[in-house]
Amino acid sequence: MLTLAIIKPDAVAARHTGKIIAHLEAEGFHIREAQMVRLTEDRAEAFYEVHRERPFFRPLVSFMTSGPALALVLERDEAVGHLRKVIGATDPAQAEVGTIRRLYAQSKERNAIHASDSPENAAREVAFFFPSRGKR
Ligand code: 3AN
Repeated sequence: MLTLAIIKPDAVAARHTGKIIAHLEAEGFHIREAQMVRLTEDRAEAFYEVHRERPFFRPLVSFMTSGPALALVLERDEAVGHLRKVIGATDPAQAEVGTIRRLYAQSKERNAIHASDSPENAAREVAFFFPSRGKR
């Protein structure tokens, strides 16, 4: 099973990319695709379309376009559910000890990593960044 992760601009800027990838591999994920991306405003808005009416939408788009990020397609059994567990809660202060967000995130918004939250969204998000992989 595949899922999508994005190492967000805060974690890339802080040079936490390598440690986060090592953490993911230690959790049994295989990296199937990887690409540094600089999201445009249009692309970030499309990616977070479901959050358009939320109060944090504009700041979220602004943060996600603020610098390079790393898009990853990860494979493992129970990939979607396991990755959600490994990243921890949206708010790093609420995230369990040892999770990626608890280790590397600064706030609810600057929270180091994105992970697809359902198999349906994983398929959509993999195709969003890696169209050829999505259609396979
Ligand atoms: P998650 O990333 O844990 O799935 P979502 O899908 O609810 O969380 O929210 C998407 C992104 O929106 C989060 N990763 C975070 O960057 C941002 N976000 C969510 N809730 C808030 C909030 N209350 N304040 C600021 N940013 C938020």
